[in-house]
Amino acid sequence: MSLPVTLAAAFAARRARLSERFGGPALIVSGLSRPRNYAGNRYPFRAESHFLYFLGRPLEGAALLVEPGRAVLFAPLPDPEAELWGGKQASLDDLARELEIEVRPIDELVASDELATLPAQDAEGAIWQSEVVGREIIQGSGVELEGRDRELADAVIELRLTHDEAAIRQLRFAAHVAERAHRAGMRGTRVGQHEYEVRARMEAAIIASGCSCSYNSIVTVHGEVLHNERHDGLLETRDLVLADVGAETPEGWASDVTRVWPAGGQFSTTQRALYDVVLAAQRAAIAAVAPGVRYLAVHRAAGLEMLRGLLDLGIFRGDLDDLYMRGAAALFFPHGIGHLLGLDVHDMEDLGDRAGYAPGRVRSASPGDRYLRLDRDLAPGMAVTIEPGFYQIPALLSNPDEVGGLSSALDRTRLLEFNDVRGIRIEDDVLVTSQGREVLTAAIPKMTDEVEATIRDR
Ligand SMILES: [Mn+2]
Repeated sequence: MSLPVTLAAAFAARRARLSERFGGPALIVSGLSRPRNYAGNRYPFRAESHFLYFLGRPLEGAALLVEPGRAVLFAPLPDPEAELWGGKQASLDDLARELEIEVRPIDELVASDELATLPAQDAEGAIWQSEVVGREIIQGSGVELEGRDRELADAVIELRLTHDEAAIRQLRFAAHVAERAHRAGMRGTRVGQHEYEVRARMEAAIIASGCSCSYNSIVTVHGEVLHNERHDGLLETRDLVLADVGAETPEGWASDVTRVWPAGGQFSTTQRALYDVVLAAQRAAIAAVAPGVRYLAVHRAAGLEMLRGLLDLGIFRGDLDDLYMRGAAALFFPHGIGHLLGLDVHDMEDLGDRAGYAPGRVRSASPGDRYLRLDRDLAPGMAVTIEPGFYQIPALLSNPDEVGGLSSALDRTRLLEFNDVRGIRIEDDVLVTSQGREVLTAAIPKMTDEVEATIRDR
């Protein structure tokens, strides 16, 4: 499978769909690169996802004007000083020919109160965008939007929620590259290596595929630290390696995958038992994915199945439904079952719960549901992740406020027998289809014997 390239016509079709849904002029900006430690040492430029969605090309400091019947790209003129360091830049004529769109110098863009736009994500970008649009643009994810800006955000959300054929090709490739990365990570894992050596093999596979990482990789023997970004730990025989690593295609589309494998090559009996509980919960959730199904129901299907498994193992005692209602699943699975996936790894999280939650729905305060990033009715073309986990998190398990009324139902002596499991999460990328679902990351080893065979395959 080689890198898919989206044709100019597909972007033109997306821009046309936007102007059907949003009548007035809309300005979609690409943004600026961000400084790492000082102004001259910058992170690689990554254009705003909305800009990539409608144009596909990461042009720094550019803005796309979309209005009924017309789209114009406003781009910076090639700068001789920048060309000294950065090489030849595309002329506006080059861009017009390659992108099949009218291109004007960005200085010719006339600011107007009519121009709707989307929020900026960092302070420097907000200042630049305010200058371009001619009014103050607020910075931040999920800021409260008003008037025309809000209408534009809703139109863009409606478009980006369901993926067209070109987008699905990108997501498939990102999933395929994640398979290469996870196989590379499993293969050759040995006790005595550092976490960063496993990470290096995984990210090497992503870079060697012409892609980049879609988020900061998590590769750790401390899976119970949900967003652990340290990689200096040493792999020991009894450790499980948790790797949450995804790829981003050059056009910006993401995969997001988590696998867990034994550092020593073989799951212990207790690790296998809990792994299979998480796997059963994940399968129950995947099976629930279908058009018209509320994502909250998918989340709850996973939690219930996980709790059923924990009851079977004797970690909990009591009645399944009663315990679920009392938040027992959330004691070990405190996060949501997943999120939207697309150009962003948490797709459109820059627009806050406006994207993830259907109109009229708000986040629940209950322990099991409060971190759920998505609660919409699923529709064909949506892509979501399904990622239940089991974690022994000291901050939860030793906190009387969290365990509270569940302490008599929790068998801590039995739980102690599973102390070689700190954190397990299994995450796949799932496309909603008219028939049900398709797991885009299905080729990545997931059954325990398949995972062990991949580690052995050196
Ligand atoms: Mn995820």
